[in-house]
Amino acid sequence: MIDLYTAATPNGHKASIALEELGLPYEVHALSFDLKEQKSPAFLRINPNGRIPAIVDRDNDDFAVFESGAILIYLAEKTGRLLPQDVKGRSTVIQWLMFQMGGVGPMQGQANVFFRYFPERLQGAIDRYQHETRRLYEVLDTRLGQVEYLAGDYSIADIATFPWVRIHEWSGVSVDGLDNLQRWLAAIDARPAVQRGLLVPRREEQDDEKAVNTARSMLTR
Ligand SMILES: N[C@@H](CCC(=O)N[C@@H](CS)C(=O)NCC(=O)O)C(=O)O
Repeated sequence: MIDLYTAATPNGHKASIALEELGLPYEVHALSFDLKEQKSPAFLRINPNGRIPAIVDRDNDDFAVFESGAILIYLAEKTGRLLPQDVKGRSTVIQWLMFQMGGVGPMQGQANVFFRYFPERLQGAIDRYQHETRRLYEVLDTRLGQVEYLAGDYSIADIATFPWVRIHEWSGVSVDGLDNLQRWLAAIDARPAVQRGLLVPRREEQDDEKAVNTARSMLTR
């Protein structure tokens, strides 16, 4: 059994989609950002960065993994799926995974911050992050004109990238004219495991009462 510490965000969905695709049993612990549960001392022992997602593998001496890309690699290696074992195939997946972790995620994340949440409207910052995200999407689109999925076959690189690209409208970034990217988005969206992963955490797991109970149980660990 795997404990999944998560919230309804793109990085959280990477982990729940992978767990669903791989058919691994897991228990959801929905953390409340309002209650700052991700900064609690108990959770910081699991993820020193105080962010979601994180997992604890109860079947492997309670081994804890943080950083969504590292979680995807751990789960793929645990099951021998979604990450090829030959050197070149494995490197190709990791290249596109790193492209997401170091590029799409941080740039689109900052686009969200400045477009949606930042108290001042800093147009220069909004433009910078939205344009950079669109540029990265164009790189993805060119790649997806050559191959069906980012690394050829469906892999953890697609699972890392999909939850971000699917919320492009929220980030104020257009996918107009990116036909290959749109084809890829629709194909991944149609996967039943992806649909199940996107429903994690369930609404009732996110309410405050449940969040308080989660915080209490973590404090007693
Ligand atoms: N590089 C990290 C980023 C994780 C991250 O930024 N998580 C966000 C949600 S998508 C979070 O926990 N935010 C709450 C906070 O920053 O306190 C990863 O990929 O796991």
